[in-house]
Amino acid sequence: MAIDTAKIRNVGFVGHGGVGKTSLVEALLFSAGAINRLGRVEDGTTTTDYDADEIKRQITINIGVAYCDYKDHRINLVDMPGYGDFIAEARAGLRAVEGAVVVVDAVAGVQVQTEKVWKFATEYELPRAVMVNRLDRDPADSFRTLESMGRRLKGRLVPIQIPVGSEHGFSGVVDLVHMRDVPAEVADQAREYRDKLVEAVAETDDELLSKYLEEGSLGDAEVIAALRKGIGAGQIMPVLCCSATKNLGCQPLLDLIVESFPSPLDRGPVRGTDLKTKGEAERPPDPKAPAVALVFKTLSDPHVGKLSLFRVYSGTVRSDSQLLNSTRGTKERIGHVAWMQGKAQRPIDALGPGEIGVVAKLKETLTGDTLSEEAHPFLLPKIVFPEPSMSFAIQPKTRGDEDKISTALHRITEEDPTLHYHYDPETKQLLVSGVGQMHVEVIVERMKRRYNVDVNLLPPRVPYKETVKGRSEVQGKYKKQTGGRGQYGDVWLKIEPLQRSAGFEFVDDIFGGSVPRNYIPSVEKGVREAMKKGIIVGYPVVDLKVTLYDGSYHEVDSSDMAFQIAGSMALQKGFMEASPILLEPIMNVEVTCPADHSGDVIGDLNGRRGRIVGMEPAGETAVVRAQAPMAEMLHYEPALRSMTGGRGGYTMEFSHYEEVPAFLADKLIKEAKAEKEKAEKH
Ligand SMILES: Nc1nc2c(ncn2[C@@H]2O[C@H](COP(=O)(O)OP(=O)(O)OP(=O)(O)O)[C@@H](O)[C@H]2O)c(=O)[nH]1
Ligand SMILES: [Mg+2]
Repeated sequence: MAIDTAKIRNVGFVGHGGVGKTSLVEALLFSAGAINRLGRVEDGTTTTDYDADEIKRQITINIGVAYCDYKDHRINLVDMPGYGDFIAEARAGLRAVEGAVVVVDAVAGVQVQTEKVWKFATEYELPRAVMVNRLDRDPADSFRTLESMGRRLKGRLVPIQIPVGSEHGFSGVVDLVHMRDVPAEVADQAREYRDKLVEAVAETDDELLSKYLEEGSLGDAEVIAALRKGIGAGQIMPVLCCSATKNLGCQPLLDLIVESFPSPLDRGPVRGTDLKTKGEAERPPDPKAPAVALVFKTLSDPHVGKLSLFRVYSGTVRSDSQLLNSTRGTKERIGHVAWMQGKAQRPIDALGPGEIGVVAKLKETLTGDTLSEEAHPFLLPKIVFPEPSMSFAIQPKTRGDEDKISTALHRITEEDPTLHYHYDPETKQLLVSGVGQMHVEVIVERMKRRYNVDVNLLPPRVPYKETVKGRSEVQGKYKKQTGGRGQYGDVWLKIEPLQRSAGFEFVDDIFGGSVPRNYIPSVEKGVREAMKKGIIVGYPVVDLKVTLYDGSYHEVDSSDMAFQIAGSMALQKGFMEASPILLEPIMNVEVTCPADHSGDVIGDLNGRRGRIVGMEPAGETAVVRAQAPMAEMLHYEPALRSMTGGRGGYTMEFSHYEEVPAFLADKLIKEAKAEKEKAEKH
């Protein structure tokens, strides 16, 4: 029997890295009696951080799902990573829930990733609550944190609890909704905040507001009902406080979730595309409707293989059935479906609307795919993942491991859509691209542990290019007379620069047949090949106009091959005579950091040949925008981390190519020559 949809609450836990999301989920599971021992992140014993990568680093890397039954309701808890490199998971995981709990550290307040997940939740119009955690820490102050939140998070934040005692003396919370057992020491404060709460809920409804203005107060039942409505509509974002590791003040969150968070029924039908009519359509959270589910995470289990975590929106997903992967148009056999309790699975016959479950061994299904019924094909909106911004070359430690490496990378990209890899023919390297350095390092460790391949992570190679600044006119003549039939090709080329990123242009300017028509494509081919190989150091040549304007031929000895060689020779010579230069990629960089570190960040970017293009102080956080050469930004992450005490974050994307300054170009050319000689000796 599937669970009654009205009694399901799906809640996502998001926030900045290390604020206590996993610890809070653990405390909630424990408070509800779903687990009988409170695990600790430090001991690697929490329910949702069970993966070896997570235990080693003591951070969440993958979405973890667990559930508890509380006051006759099923609560599914989706624990998500908070570190910048893995924050895309939070965006995917929030698709599976009706409500979010944004966890904020009582000492640090709102941080870079807090703002990011807040935006994700706003984008999905998700009702949310804020949990101020680590109230036992020194110098935690939930009221000051509240102020910083009010400034930086958009929405009506309303405390529904106040703490009793603080730091080491933190002993619990006062529930402002029910106002039971209020300790004398905080009675005045409790009154004050209760009034603010009542005022806030009254403002969500005109009728309630006039009643409040007339009578000066509202009854508990009215407050609870209005709170529920206000949260569901996103008009109110209640703020709670707790210490997750001490399990103080956590249980009231369970009550809030059951009483005031929306159920999948409240959220209503899901929108998507009906693949039969090709039009936009809706599917209701009804167990009898055709099934529609979204795979929001793919995991790989060392024993069972691929695991697909999915959320049912409509209809019922049954064990031993068949569904259509409507994203790919392929059929998938659904073996056993199960609920997830961290790494443990609880097999079940069927999952109804609103439920979150897992199924093993789907053949072609990846993260973000929709499963639906073949007779009623339906497609949910895709999950958008960020493009990777850091590329590293990897190299096998053992020769001949290349195949194992590609198999491992293929499997890992199935789990992690933010990882890309490709073989770069320009640099002859296998490049792995991820969101940041930590991301790529975790991947390398995973390759070793799970797939038994050991690789070296090389510093990434910058994709330099070559071009010219000047013009030249040159002859390329290829002539060979060795017995029998000889070889003869002769061309005159004009070489000129083109605008940046204009690519390549070949102009045929032959009059009077000095080069016969049929050989002209061969000349162009020779030119293109020489450009691909590179001339100064071996980087591809770009932004070049080549005009073929004269030449000569031989009745017998001329051939395609001879003209191709002549073209290539002319280009190589002419290129070097037209003031050749190297080009380097310039990146757009956006750094977010605490305002008092912005001076250091700007100074450091200047030292990296960066140009500051904008700066926005936003209260305690500053946003610095700059353009800087990729070559200088390869190891930016650890530098930024140490400059800002781990509180800075940045994004980076390719902007355009620019000339490498002469003093650096000389150095690059020398290095490349030395490397080439070394390679030739081997
Ligand atoms: N003093 C104190 N420490 C806490 C509390 N909650 C969590 N911690 C500690 O903070 C650290 C991070 O806790 P996690 O629960 O892993 O935080 P998280 O938000 O899940 O971290 P990520 O998932 O990596 O973003 C751990 O060392 C916890 O023991 C708390 O209420 N008080
Ligand atoms: Mg965590």
